[in-house]
Amino acid sequence: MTVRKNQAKLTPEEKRAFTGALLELKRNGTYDRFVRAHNTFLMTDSDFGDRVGHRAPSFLPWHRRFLLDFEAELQKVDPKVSLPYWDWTVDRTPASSLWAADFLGGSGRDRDGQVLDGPFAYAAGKWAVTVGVDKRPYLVRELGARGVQLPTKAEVNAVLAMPVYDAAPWNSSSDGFRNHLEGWRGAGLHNRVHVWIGGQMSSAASPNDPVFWMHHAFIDMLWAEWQRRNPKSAYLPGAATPNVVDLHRPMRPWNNVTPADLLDHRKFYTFDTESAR
Ligand code: CU1
Ligand code: CU1
Repeated sequence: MTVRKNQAKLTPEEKRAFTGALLELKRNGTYDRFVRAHNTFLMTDSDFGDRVGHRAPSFLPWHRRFLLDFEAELQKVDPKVSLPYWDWTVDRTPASSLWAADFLGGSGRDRDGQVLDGPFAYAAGKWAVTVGVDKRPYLVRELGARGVQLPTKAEVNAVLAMPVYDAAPWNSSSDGFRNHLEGWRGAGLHNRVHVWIGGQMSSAASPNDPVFWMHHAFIDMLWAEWQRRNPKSAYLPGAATPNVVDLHRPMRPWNNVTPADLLDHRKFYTFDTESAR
């Protein structure tokens, strides 16, 4: 059974295994398939039309399944690897070990935001950005440069206390747990982390930056924590809602996957904070 660990607790060997598997997926073309898929969905998800990956109730199950598919690819390269999660309420500055040269590398240089250190630096020759909203071939980060702070524990707890999963109109204006966690309303949790990092992370092609997976692994963990704290709350909508994915309806691009299939993460993995069953 896969155990997802806090990135801050990974050993040097585990960090090397994770970044090594990422570089191999980049080399063999798998990585950019995921970037392209995410880009396509984010560009077509719309508040007033079909929406599945974003601004929609299925934001959480969609990304859970997207991460599961990606983690399976990582494990084809190295069966020991799992997706680490980044708790940005704790590791909340550009000086965090996450951004060191032995892991993801740090912020970009002032002139053009280009990341210059770590395994994903353009000059190292293994991480050319090919799917994106502009022509820059290098990874860009501007950590904390846009005047926003990473969300705090108190902000997260306030959202985890919201008992209703989602509500009409089921988009970026909804008042409920999903939309506050996604960050279109309130403190802006998930979206604000993308903005804090900047560069490709604040674009539709955000998975170009490997931190995407660790950010979403933590969002995924917060969903599980919300379920634990609100055991009587269910995924909504239950049925017959235009433009969004009901509990038992299939979720694009997968054929046979519904939100209901993804509600219990323990079918697939556990977190290092949970005891094994
Ligand atoms: Cu996304
Ligand atoms: Cu995201």
